Amino acid sequence: MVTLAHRLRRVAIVFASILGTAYIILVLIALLNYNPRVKIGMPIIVDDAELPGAGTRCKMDPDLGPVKVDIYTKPCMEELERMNPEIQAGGAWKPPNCQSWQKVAIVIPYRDRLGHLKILLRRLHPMLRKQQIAYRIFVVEQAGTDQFNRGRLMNIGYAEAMKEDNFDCFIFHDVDLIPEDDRNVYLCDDQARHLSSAIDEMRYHIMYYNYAGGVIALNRQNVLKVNGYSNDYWGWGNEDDDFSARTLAAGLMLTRPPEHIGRFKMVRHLKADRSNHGNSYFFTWRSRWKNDGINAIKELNYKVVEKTDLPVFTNISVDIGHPPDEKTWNERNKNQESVTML
Ligand code: UD2
Ligand code: MN
Repeated sequence: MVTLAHRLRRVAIVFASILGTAYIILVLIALLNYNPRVKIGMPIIVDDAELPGAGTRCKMDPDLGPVKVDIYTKPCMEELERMNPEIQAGGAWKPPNCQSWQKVAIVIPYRDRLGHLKILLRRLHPMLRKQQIAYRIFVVEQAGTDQFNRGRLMNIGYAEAMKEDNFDCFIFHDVDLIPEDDRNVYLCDDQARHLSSAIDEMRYHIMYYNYAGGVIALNRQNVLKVNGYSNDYWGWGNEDDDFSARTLAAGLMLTRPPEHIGRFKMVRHLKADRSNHGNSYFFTWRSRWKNDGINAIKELNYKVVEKTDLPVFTNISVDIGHPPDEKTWNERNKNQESVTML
């Protein structure tokens, strides 16, 4: 016979499991919706007729839309030149009949990906013209054979571009990401605008809310505010998360175009191995971000090996210095960690 105590116990267990399950479901829902720093939307500036001088500014063509991109055939440089007769040496253009909202510098970190670069240029030039944007394309090439340092190249790209013109907007752009929609306007807003919000390799979804790799646009003031990228990630990985973290620390939101517009195809390539130190270095981002960035690149003594205004882009080949050896790395990291603990 089942006693009353037994019954009560069973009821209590059922009740507790229902409560527990409900709690877990609520936590999961909260986690999945945790996006206080992300805003989805088109750049406001494009259709803001209230802004000063809006009358003479370029208007967006309302017929822009998705395009078919080819990531398999590679044009040759002469073909690119022929396809873009109106652009100036160095890969620059501005709309002839209206004033562009911003002067945009596209900064592409680069080494040994000529095929990708040609595919990207074939797409970017006509797209930016359709978007009526004044722009110039800077390819910042890492000289030598040391591990790749994407962040350092971005910072150098900013500094070298500023020597050419007073750009308003910087778009830091992987060489292998090809935009699939002309409505994804290559302009900056007043936040950190993450333009690659849907990449085919990631099934056209963002991997995690704070993700800031791929293509990201910041105006000049904000590049300085976040102090650019960290200079010290050598090899694959983590520099994009460090960048995302510093944009947050600087009080910026990540803004993204909706997934049906922020679409990109990634040209297929082999994946590099993750850097040995990226993860541990990332732990110390907070203690570093104000000193390790654009404000430190002069001390890095980088050397421009060659700067050439090619017909369809500006090529800046740079000696960016070398990664520290293992002993120096460990010592420096130990110091950083103790600063972080304080
Ligand atoms: C992801 C991110 C990228 C960056 C990287 C980690 C996406 C879409 N992209 O790219 O933004 O955070 O992880 O470091 O999530 N590069 C060269 N030559 C090289 C190596 C790199 O030109 O030998 C440049 C090139 O512009 C390339 C970029 O660096 O697109 C990122 O490197 P990747 O394409 O090898 O890495 P991937 O696709 O995992
Ligand atoms: Mn890639």
